[in-house]
Amino acid sequence: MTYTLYIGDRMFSSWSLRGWLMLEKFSLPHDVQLVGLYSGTMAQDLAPLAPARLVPALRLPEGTVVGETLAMAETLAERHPDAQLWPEDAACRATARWLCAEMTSGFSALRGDCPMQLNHIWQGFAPSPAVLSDLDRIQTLFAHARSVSGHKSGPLFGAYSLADVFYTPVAARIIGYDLPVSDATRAYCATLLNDPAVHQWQNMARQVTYDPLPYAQDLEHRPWSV
Ligand SMILES: N[C@@H](CCC(=O)N[C@@H](CS)C(=O)NCC(=O)O)C(=O)O
Repeated sequence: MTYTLYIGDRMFSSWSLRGWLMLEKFSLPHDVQLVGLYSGTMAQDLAPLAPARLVPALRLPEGTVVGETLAMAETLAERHPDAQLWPEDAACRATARWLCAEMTSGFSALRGDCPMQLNHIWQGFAPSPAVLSDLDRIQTLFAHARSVSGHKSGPLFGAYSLADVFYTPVAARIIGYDLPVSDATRAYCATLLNDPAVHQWQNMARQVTYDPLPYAQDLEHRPWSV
């Protein structure tokens, strides 16, 4: 019973990271197939999975293809109730679903201005008012999640859940662009990004060289550290 996850890239594809974490962190057996997100072969590589057209895409062991990361999350949670992808507590579970849905449909300024990259920390990035507004909203949601769960630090709902999966690339943007957030948010970002699975993904990402580097900024940078 092995899932096949089709991903685009480890250094830059935030959705690919989400798809992988929801398998890896909950010990669901999986293989990974790389799709040519930047090499021009993406449509051809994904043709056998049509009508899936973005990464990640998931093939279930029996062959069904699932596109869209939130649909993959719900499918895996339904198929593996004992793995507790969603929080056990009903109020926490509803809130976790809200956070994941809002992440999927929101924060367009942060996503547009600060593409995920796990390579280094940009120095001197000046966030626009719209990015600052997204950061404010994200921190409001984190505070709400913690008020529902009662967990002041660590994963939002106590045990690691899909909410943490969905916000790991958000944390990577906050750290990778040195964005202004509260100490509590920075500590949560460190929890997410210092996870051994994320380090493993980041180490694999660093095996690839890029020329030119996608999403380059005209800024200095320093080594990644959280
Ligand atoms: N709504 C999709 C978004 C997936 C997505 O945008 N993936 C990007 C890579 S991070 C992609 O495939 N981009 C290629 C393209 O837009 O052609 C999901 O939740 O999975």
